[in-house]
Amino acid sequence: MSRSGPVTAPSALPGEVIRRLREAETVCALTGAGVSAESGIPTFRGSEGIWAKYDFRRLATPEGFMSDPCLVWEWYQLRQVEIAKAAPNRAHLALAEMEASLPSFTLVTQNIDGMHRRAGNSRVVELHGNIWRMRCTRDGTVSDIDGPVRDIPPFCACGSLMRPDVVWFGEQLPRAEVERSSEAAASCDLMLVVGTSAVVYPAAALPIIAKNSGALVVEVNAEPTDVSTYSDATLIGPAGTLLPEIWRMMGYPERFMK
Ligand code: BV8
Repeated sequence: MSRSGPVTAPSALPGEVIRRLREAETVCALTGAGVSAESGIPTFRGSEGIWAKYDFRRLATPEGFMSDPCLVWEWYQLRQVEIAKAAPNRAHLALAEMEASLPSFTLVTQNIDGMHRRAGNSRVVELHGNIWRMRCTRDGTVSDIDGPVRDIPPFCACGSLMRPDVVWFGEQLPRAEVERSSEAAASCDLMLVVGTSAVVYPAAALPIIAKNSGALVVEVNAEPTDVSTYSDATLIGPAGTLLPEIWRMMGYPERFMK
């Protein structure tokens, strides 16, 4: 299939891409921080990104946590307060409609903000964990939390330090989630890659797995990324605008009326 350069509207996509979008039945979506940007939740990279302000070694590594658990918990508490004030945006809502309508839909996210579940998705593969869970550093017992932590740092009933239940740099991703996401990428006929800079592995390998397995790979991002060099289509613009447009291009709602 001829590859077009980045476009800003689905109507500008090549006919073959539009045809395959309309026929897609087994869909996998990979999301990153950009899908939550229009909800007011900061992304990581770029001039206004989190990593431009904070040192990831001190805040998002096990070594950083062990050297200053209070600093790390203050950072996660700050993010919990921001996320609690945010609401799902039109990109999140379009992905929830896809789960409700498509024969097979798997949502894989790198985000820890829990926004996909708040938007209505229930089958979410959280590769990097969830900011609304914490776990005991001694035995791994996980606790759900329904709001920003009050005591910093929190301790387990057993007396051990609690940590955020997220995956930091240098830590293995949870095996079950890696397997589910790889299987979904290898078996889908459409992979949507939404709002990720695709620099963090192994998540960034998923669109390549999908591409090599014959899926149509469609990227939505505010700017080109490494995925743009091999995607079948890259749409440049806000996910909150483009994802609902792509969903309509896929035939929603008429195609899915019971
Ligand atoms: C691991 C903590 C084994 C949770 C995060 C090769 C293979 C395997 C591993 C590595 C490798 N090379 C290096 C590694 C190690 C490392 C890695 O990938 N480093 C990178 C930086 C080179 N990977 C790991 O350590 C992983 N573990 O592989 O274990 C191992 C270990 C060591 C060595 C080898 C193997 C663990 C990775 C998880 C790290 N945890 N965060 C938290 O607090 O959130 S990563 C952090 O980046 C976030 O979790 C985030 O999910 C992730 C990815 O970022 P994005 O989501 O893409 O966000 P970003 O800001 O970058 O981009 C946003 C995009 O949105 C931009 O493109 C922007 O243009 C776009 N956008 C903005 N607004 C909009 C928009 N798009 C659309 N609409 C908009 N409105």
